[in-house]
Amino acid sequence: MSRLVFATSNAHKTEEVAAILGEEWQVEDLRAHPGVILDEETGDTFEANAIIKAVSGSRGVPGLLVLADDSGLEVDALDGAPGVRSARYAGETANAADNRAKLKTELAKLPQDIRFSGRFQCCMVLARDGEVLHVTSGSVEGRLLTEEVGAGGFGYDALFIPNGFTETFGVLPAETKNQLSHRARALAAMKEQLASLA
Ligand code: ITT
Repeated sequence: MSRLVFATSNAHKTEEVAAILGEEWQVEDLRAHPGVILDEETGDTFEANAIIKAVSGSRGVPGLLVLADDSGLEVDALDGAPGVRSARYAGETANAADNRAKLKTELAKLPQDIRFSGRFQCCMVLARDGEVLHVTSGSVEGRLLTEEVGAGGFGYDALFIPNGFTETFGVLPAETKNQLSHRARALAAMKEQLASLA
């Protein structure tokens, strides 16, 4: 089993990454490394913020491989919002329920006959000792509902139906989400690099 430090405070992300990588990897997030403080996410892009998290995280755990994920939801009718601000859409101290409420409010202002197309985006960065080793990205296209359906997943999952399906990520089994999500795709693109460093 190889160790991988996942530089996140979002336990839902960790659960997904651990499930996708499988038993060959021991995935430890910041709960196991409470002394590691990540730099502020000041970037304008998912990639810039993922680099900030991976590089600053890796400086706190010398010699270990560190992965970071910056992700979010883009809604075409909202010019790509919430985008890189997905975690803070309703304000700096907003939680996921606040952010979903804000998204529903914004969607309700739009003409209801348009199809709310959008996508989840994820950028993953692998780093060690402050140095970026590899960068990948993944996305999943879908459409947004104006009411939440399902209690599974996290963040905006209950509002998002991936293309090719009729249920939201809040209803679909975790196994299904983990086969086609933005995170799964970014991680799939990272797998060869990870295997070579394991
Ligand atoms: P870390 O920075 O500690 O990793 P975070 O949750 O703040 O955790 P981000 O800055 O990358 O992570 O923000 C991502 C936000 O985008 C997240 O809080 C959700 O609101 C949303 N999001 C990302 N991936 C998602 C997914 O798979 N399902 C639902 N919402 C997601």
